[in-house]
Amino acid sequence: MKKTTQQVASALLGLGLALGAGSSAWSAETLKDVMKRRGLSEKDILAAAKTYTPSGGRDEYIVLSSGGQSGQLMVYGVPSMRILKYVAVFTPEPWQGYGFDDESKAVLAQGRINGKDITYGDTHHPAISETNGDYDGRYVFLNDKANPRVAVIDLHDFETKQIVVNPFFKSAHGGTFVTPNTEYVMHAAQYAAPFSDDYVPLEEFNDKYRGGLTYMKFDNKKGRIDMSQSFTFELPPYSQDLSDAGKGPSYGWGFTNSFCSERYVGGIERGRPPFEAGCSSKDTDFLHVTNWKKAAELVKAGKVKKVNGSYMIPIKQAVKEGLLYLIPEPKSPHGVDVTPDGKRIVVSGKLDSHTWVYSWDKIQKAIKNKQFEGKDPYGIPIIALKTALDKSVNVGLGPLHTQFDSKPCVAYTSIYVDSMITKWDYCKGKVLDQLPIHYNVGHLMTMEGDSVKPDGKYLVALNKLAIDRFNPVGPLHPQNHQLIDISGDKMQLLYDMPVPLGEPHYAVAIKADKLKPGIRYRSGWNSREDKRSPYKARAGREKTVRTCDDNGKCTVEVFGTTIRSHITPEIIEAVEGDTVKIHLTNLERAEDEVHGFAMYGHNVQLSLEPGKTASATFVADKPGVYPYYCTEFCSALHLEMQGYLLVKPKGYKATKVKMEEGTNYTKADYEKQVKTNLETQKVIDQVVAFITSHNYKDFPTVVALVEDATDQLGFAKDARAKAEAAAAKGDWNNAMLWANQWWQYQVKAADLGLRAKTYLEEHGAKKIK
Ligand code: K7E
Ligand code: CUA
Repeated sequence: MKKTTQQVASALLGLGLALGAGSSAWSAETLKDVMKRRGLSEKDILAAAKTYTPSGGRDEYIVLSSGGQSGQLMVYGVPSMRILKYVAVFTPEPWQGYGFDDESKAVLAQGRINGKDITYGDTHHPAISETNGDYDGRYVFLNDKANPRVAVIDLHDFETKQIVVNPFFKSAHGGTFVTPNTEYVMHAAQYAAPFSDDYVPLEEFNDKYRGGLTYMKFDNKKGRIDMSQSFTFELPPYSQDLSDAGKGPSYGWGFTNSFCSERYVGGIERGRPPFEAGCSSKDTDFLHVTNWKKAAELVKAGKVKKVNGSYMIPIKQAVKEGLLYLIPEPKSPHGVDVTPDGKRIVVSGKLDSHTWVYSWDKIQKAIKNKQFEGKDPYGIPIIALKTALDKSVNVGLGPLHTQFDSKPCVAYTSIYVDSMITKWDYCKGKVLDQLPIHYNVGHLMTMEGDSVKPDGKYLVALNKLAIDRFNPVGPLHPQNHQLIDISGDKMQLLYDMPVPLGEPHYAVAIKADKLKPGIRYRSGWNSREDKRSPYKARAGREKTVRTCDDNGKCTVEVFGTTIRSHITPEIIEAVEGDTVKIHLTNLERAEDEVHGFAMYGHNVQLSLEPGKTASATFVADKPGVYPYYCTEFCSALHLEMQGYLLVKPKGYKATKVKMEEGTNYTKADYEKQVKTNLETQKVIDQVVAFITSHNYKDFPTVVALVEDATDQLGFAKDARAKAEAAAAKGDWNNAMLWANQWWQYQVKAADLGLRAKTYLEEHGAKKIK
């Protein structure tokens, strides 16, 4: 039976929405009118109510999504599907100053390959750091498939801190996946290549080309990957594809599948059939089973040799020590996913219609009893498919990836060819529900779906190239993330979100309250290195220094600050050919008071969040006038946050010495300004009285605002003293201008004070005296 609009309306009333002609002060239209006008069904309205987030509302989950070829990490909320941020990772991004300030340039430089800057990344799989198999919200890792790299992003400030290049591979797809305590980050090669950078002819593919799997050691204290303590399994030149780490009973092991174990080398131009024919001719490929725990012990015992500064375990050694096994897996498999209880491993063949569920119990027994069906050409023992298999389930054509529900035994698999999501039971081996989705689904993701305790609730299908779903924007289509409600027995499609960025392959979702991002940096902070910057400047201690070396090479170094509404210094002078280093510290402590710093002609754009120190280095190679200014609308006088870099020609002699002022001021102007200032001070005093008569110290946000306001009042005092000194000399121009500056500081203090007062009122502060 169809629900009436009245029923839907009363259901919405339960959610706190006031609807209907009588109660809708905000619109003359009723819900029924709107539904009719926009052609919405009751199901649409229900979906809207499940995703709509009123102004100021927060999301329950935060999604960290690969940004595909954009080389960024996308952050959005569920269920609202509102995009919150694109975190710059492998690609320069000006808003965040990434790739523009010296500090982040140093991070990008870590990702150089053979000395070359690589300024994009083909990102596929983000992974959140784990403690006891549960997401802990500290870090997120992201791989670059095209160049075998991994980035470490700190979730404390959503900034990229490190980029690591795999010292062996030429591409890497099977990462990032973390072990249950983030001991290691898994990183598997994709396209086999020589481990060295030498030329090796394709004719030597079997002998000299290699696949591999790196366990990158994560230093949980430092929050950085340590390649000197990482180890890599040399693997046959099968195209290793995806990985997942064991958990619970399979803790200590990792699983990596592969395709093209035919080791076929294409070459149409040499008269050979193409790659895709040769790489899918066999019925099975290999799942690689690796024992990282034992390998780590071997490394610790000094039994593994280092190559390229990192440990390398040759196939022979891995086999001898019982670290490496193969299990056949059907038909060009793609996903490999370990169940939350760690007892089963789910693999799907892209060219097949089944998910294949392996039993960890059976695999372990086979290893223990040395029950193998033979060896591969590289001498690796093979456990027979039927020995390891628990069951296979017909889920639909072209299954790819699998995710898990909070309900026991319930899994969801993306079905690429049939364009649907299949919900199935991996214990009983039966299909429970199927939902057609838009099309071209790749990965799918449930809330905390990779952890030992998935939350279920929602699923996002990551669909590719959303033809026909959105208003057309040219031949390159947006991607489409579809939100699905999985809380009931039947899946319900809720929302289509166009993704205007790369091809996001995979995403992970974490409960929002597990994230505790900071709102400001400690004063003078180099955020990329997580330490105090040597270039930190304090208020009143700003300086510009020009030094020259013995060869006459000179450097102008600025230790400056930003605070509403000016940049110190306001004038920087250099001589043609000087190296200019500008270090700026944002003195603000109020949480949203970011300043930017952009300069004409030198590709300079910094983002200075409160407390941050960032630097720009460039050569002033051309004489001229270079205005700079703040790029964030930070206050009413934001446009006045400006200055000039003056680059003089070599040997320049000044001819004009006196500044030409635009306006001259009188004693009356000065006195009028002072009167205004004294009145403004009365307002400030009232605000201060309000704040200090309340328990404001219990509110860190207010404490920060009060600290900033106190700074501003200190500056006001200095300016007042200068004004009065000038007035005493009858220098009315300077007296008036300093009096005006005194007032500017007062206005900023008042603005901060009023924000603090409002905050206290809104957050129920108590009167203390
Ligand atoms: Cu299936 Cu790179 Cu995980 Cu694309 S991958 S979809
Ligand atoms: Cu600072 Cu605009």
